[in-house]
Amino acid sequence: MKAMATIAELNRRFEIPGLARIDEGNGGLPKVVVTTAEAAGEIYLPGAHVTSWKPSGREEVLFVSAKSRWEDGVAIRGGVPICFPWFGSKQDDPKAPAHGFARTRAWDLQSVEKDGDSVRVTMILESDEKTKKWWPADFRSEYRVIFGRELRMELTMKNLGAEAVRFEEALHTYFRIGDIEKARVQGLDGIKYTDKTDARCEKMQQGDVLITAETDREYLDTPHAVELIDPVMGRKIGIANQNSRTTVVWNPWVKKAAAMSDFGDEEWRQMICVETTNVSQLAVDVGAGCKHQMRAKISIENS
Ligand code: TA6
Repeated sequence: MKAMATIAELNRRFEIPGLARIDEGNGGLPKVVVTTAEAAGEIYLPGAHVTSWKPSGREEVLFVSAKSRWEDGVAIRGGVPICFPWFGSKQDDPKAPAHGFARTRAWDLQSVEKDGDSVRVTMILESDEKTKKWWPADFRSEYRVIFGRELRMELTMKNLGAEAVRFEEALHTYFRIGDIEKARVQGLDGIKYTDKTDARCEKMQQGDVLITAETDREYLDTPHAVELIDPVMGRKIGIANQNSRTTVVWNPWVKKAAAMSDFGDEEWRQMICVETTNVSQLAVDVGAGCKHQMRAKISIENS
């Protein structure tokens, strides 16, 4: 009953009739549902997790596994998980949750605002005794998502402490595609990458990124935009960024897909992660009292 009261209370504060409301989503988790002339979209309050962006007249752009778990404190498999303040496993603590704590914490809904023909949702996560169990920093993270003709995501971290801090971050975006074996990522030609499927060996990208096996690459010093070409769905997805110096490309392929309980054995064929990140040797340093903002902008056109 409390959950429904919470949703009712949230709607009293944030609903924009006809444009945005809070609903009970999968697993009873609260989500903001946006429907504008330009696009429809969804963001769950747990993890501030975008799970849908569907520009008007187009098919869904994001992938969410049919086998995702929908439980408080468990990462949703798909959409745009926020990885922070570390990426992958925590170097100094193998028991720490993969990809940090941000994607499994409840974020506070701050505002839902009309922004022209778009809707902007703002959520925050502040350090507390639970975050300090894993990471001692005092911080306030603000996440703004603008659902419109483009999907714009802005992740700002303010260092409230007296010391500089270093962290990794990722908008770990899962894209829905028609057939992984026909898709390709353009814009990374000649860029160095760390191959996580080959002992983190450093290699050089030759031409477009084609996926023909498990792929898990951290591209270093990447350009401000790459394109995901999907000839099966007839679309080109632009992935532009600001203040993101690394790009991660991931597809689990057959074996890893079968090993993930929250991922369908065949789903590897319809998805690819092209992630806007600052990871590994290009993690972010933020001085005391300073802030850093990473942005991703997803756009779509016919290919
Ligand atoms: O971004 C790629 C990656 O780091 C892969 O190594 C794989 O672990 C993927 O993230 C998914 O991670 P998760 O913790 O969500 O299962």
